Amino acid sequence: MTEPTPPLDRSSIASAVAAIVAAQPVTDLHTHVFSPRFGVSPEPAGLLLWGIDDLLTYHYLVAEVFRVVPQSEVPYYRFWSMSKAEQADHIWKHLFVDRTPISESCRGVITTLCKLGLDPHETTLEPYRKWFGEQNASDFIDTVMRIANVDQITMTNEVFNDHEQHLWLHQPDLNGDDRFAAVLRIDKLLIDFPAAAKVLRDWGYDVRGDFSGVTIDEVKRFLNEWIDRMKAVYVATSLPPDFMYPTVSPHRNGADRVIREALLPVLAERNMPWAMMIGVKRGVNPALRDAADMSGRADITALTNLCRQFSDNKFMVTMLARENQHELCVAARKFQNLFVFGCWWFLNNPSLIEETTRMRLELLGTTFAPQHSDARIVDQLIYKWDHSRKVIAKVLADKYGDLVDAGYRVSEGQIKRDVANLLRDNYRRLIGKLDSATPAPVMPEAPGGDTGSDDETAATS
Ligand code: HDL
Ligand code: ZN
Repeated sequence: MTEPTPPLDRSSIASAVAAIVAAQPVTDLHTHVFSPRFGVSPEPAGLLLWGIDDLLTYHYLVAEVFRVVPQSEVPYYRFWSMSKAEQADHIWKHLFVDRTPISESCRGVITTLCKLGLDPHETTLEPYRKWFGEQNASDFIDTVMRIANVDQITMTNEVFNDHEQHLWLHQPDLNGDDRFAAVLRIDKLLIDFPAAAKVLRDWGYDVRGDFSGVTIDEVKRFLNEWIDRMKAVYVATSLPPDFMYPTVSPHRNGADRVIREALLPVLAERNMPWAMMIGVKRGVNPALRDAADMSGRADITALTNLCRQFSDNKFMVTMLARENQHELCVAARKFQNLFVFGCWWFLNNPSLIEETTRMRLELLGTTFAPQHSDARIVDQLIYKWDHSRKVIAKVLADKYGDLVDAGYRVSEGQIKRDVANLLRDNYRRLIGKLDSATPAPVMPEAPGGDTGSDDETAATS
């Protein structure tokens, strides 16, 4: 138990919270960043994306550049026929030179460049290309994690992606980089079981689309073998807005049986959460490729049915529609096996992070994970966490202020404990990786050089 620290007065809460949130290492629980062992961009098929050309060709920015450059000038096919460098030049010119980079994705690039010590006002990308050309990818990951104060990057490992599946079967020690944790992502198994069954059969699992024979046992064998191969910390799926459990329409009963008879029994046995990312409508504008998807309101009934029926399982859930956020909080009040996380994708903007985090603190206390980065390019950890920390700190300061106004004394030690839970330990506890050596936050230098109170972070809430 840490020594109690003196209570804070109302006027110093905001600065104390900001410093504590900035100093707290984050375990980033969902990203699309890969360790260098998966190949390094611009190597062909290098999955680790980094540097200015990857940063600027992020699909969020691709969607935004198509809003400012008319089809008559640059049709989709013309953009996609450009090289990555030409696409990046195009995006830099239209979104950062000819217009003000005021959107969240544009501002993110500015934040990242500045925190790397680069001037964001260049009119061409050559100075940035030169600087990145002088960096080493693996050392750059260390630099980014230090600046972003991220202690581990959780990957998304899509087992039904041919290239990635091949890597896992042939590249030794793929998960040997401790800066990264692997996640088994299995969308196809639930979205299109007959198609998944064919793939699994090719891989040597005796799985039939009609569930005949030993299909269920073989799906369980597939899940166990791949969780072990990846040393996965959880299993994840994204799901469409119309996801329902149990389903009424026969064409979807594949998902029901996989969930009920294979996935949840395997996860319960391992005490491992199922991460459900609900509400994505894939491919609404296919011409945008990775940027083609959008959000849709889902029916929370599916989730409450699952939490109630499978009380031994842990459900780690984020939803994509703003309209689903309040009922997701209410559902989490009903089921202690429902863990809410992140402001996902189109919610990862300051205005919606603020609204959502405030609602979650008011309804769930500190029993959730307010954010993940969803970064695809490792550099993005810098801005996604800088921007999110500022909003989370602002909301937390308001709530601690409300508590002090109600007559309660709040100490730095309590705030450190709460922030450690929110940004790291709630998630690590959920996946059974709450190491005892929870690193104490590195407090930024206070004016006059002292580093503020030296009490350890209380790791448990
Ligand atoms: O399905 C997902 O995990 C989403 O996060 C998609 O990857 C999406 O394209 C994305 O990158 N969102 O931030
Ligand atoms: Zn994602």
